[in-house]
Amino acid sequence: MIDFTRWPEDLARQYRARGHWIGRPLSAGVETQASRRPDAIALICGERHITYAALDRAATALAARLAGQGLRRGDTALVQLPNVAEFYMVFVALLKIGVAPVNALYSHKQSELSAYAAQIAPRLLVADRAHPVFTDDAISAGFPLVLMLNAAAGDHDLGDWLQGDALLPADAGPTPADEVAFFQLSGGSTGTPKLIPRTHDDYDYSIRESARICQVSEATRFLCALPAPHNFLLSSPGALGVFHAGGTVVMAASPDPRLCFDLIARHGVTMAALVPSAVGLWLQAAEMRGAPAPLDHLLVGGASFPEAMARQVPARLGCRLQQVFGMAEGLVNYTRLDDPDEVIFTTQGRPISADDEVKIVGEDGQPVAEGEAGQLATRGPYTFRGYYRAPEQNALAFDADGFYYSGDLVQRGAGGNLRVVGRVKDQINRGGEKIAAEEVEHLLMRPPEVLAAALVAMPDAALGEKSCAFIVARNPVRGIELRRHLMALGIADYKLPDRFRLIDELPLTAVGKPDKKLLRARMEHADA
Ligand code: OOB
Repeated sequence: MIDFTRWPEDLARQYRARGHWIGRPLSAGVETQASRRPDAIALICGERHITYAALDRAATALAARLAGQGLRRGDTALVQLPNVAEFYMVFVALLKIGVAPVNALYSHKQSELSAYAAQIAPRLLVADRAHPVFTDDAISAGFPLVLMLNAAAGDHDLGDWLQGDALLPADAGPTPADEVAFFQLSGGSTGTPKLIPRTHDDYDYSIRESARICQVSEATRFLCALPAPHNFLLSSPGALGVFHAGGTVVMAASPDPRLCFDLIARHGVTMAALVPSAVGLWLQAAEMRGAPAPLDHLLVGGASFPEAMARQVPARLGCRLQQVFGMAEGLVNYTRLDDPDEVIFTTQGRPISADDEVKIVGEDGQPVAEGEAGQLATRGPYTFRGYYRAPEQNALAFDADGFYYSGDLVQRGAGGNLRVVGRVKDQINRGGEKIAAEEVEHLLMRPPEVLAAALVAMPDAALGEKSCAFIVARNPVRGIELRRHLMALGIADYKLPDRFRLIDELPLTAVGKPDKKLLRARMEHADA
């Protein structure tokens, strides 16, 4: 089995006794629907309408074949697929045989993929032949077993693996529910991307409760227009919440309103989930084309959502708004659908569970006075207890009582609703895509002529934030060369600095770290 940081036994017992952890594998949501309502539509992807029976059959066929190749409980896989139905078929298949995947984002490249592979030593790679990283075989050569989707050519070998009626061998099956089901990706603030072990028990609880809080039902048609592996789209309530309730997931390649408004009309989409920057695009499009009927419920989260924009949602998009403040590490907060407007428009909601413990602490580590801003620390029945194989990072991210410090500055108002007011982690939130400053800085400093680098956020009207790299170099170096250098190292495009600034030296804080506050201030000054 995969070694990970478990919850202390007394808390685990409590979470079971209260019915949070029910000992069910994550694949059970789809399996239950497949036996109860086999002909209901689980997925719409392009022209394909896939029933629960077909989804479960494809997943079982793949699971049986992978088991036939010797994959078993406790093995791991690296998966990188675009927003296509196969993503869920593969995920459910791996859950059925206890193989824990890292589901990388499609925007990830060599740098991220090799960092994940180095951490989990996967026995299987599932990827897309059309992705720039996999157009040659160099990267995939190191994996014992490789399955390639090749949708463009219409002959995906992955497709063959999803066919047939093979049965699982008797010794293959899911891991026990209190073991790792898969690894979620951390937005991170450190040099290497971190992995978050999620168990069946903890993730399933967050999914069941999210589906209830978001009123997901068999009638729900959910638009998945952001990366499918992201925690928001997978479990808050996400596709797994929709499968749990027996609704339908409609897949979109991007949140572009030209694409999405058509899908909403064509397939009767009732619910969608967006980051704030995409809401901006939808609001503009609605002005020209009218509200995207029959959409009735929009979830917004992942980055700071300006109140003025939130207030426009019901009138201009013709739907109810639900704000979500969540994290791949666990804790998810929602405004409730029957909350007063003031709560829905001005807060990011309250935790899923009465057993989510949230403390808000000041710089001295002590809880702040009620209503004051401070750092969010949390533990609970679906908040992880440690990054995978990262003892040093864990020593910083957790306190002695097992509370996880998310790096967000929040305020708690009436009714326990939280408002996200800032951040202390060294991260840039570029339209909901998280960039760990240190990761990019390390790569920027690889060429010997770069002496120092500091990546900071700059405000952006469309994305909320963009990134600016301050560079100290031995010789004059141009931004475009640094950009090319980063691209050659193979990092996701969203991590490429939007702007480069050459400076003579980095201002330092009293403890000798780059003074990013000052750099941000300088930038605003220079722009004024
Ligand atoms: C979601 O998950 P991650 O892991 O990509 O990012 C988590 C971080 C939070 O710590 C916070 O800094 C930021 O994203 N964030 C928000 C926010 N929701 C997330 N900041 C301000 N307002 C919000 N509403 O982003 C995520 C996971 C599950 C559901 C929704 C979002």
